[in-house]
Amino acid sequence: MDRESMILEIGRMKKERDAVIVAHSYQIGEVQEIADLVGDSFALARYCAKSPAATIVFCGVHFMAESAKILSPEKTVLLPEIHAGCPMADMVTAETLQKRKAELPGVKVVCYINTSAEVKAECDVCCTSSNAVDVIRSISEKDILFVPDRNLGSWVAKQVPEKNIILWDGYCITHHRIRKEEVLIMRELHPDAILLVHPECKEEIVVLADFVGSTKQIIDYAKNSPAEKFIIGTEMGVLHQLQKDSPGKKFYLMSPGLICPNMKKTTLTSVYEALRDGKYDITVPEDIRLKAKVCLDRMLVL
Ligand code: CIZ
Ligand code: SF4
Repeated sequence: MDRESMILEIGRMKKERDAVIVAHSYQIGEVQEIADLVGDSFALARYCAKSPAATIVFCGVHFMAESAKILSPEKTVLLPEIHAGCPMADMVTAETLQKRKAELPGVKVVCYINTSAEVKAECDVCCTSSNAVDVIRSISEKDILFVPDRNLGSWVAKQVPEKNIILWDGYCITHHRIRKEEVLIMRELHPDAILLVHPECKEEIVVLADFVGSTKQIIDYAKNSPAEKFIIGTEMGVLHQLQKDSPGKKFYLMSPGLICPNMKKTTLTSVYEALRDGKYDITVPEDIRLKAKVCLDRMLVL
């Protein structure tokens, strides 16, 4: 089937199944283009919860589809590529977390949204890279275990020095591999560009940035800035939205390594097959879902 027919067929099956398609900002451009909403994991999960559609096709990675299912148990949530996981989310499991919690009695546990439903069920409150500082500040206890991203955790810790943040040894394989030398070379090549960096990068990278923020914050910053040139320190998928928002501006990827292989698994064909075959139906056991929902809801209240 050619590309145009596939897009038409996706549109037809969407109606037939009463479905919406959502895509994370790290998805390939073609997939972003057929989505009803493009955004970060939490914005997408919330959109899915509000949508009257019966089926959600979630173009992203596993924990994102799970988050949507936690908030919308009555809907069918389809993840087009079942092997699209998040290695960072896999760096903490319910078992390893239970063990650590036993060593730290009374400590509050904050999890990054990049965690499985089972892990969320073990945590007090969830956060995203947009609101991590506010979530940590809102907790009255001093000692907080933050899982799983040690880079985001140490970036937050710097801004909330009154808290004792205990880090977990997890990281994003994509953001973590960026080396300082690469960034310095980009700075030299584009001395008049503004450097926007995601807090999943290592501290030695984050300290070089002009602005540190989530995908949404980076996209908003570039759109609203009077500057003309930007070095982008997050996964390359955001370039699609950046260029769409500001066709006259120049965006340079901070490193060619900023490609998340899991985010790139989903293609037009996988979306087409997801709708055609109703796959892959993401489920969360009800006891886990209810506990994980409390963790997500606490973030919503804040
Ligand atoms: O929450 C998300 O979507 C992720 C993984 C990153 C971000 O900064 O939005
Ligand atoms: Fe996970 Fe990093 Fe890929 Fe995001 S970019 S899905 S954190 S591995």
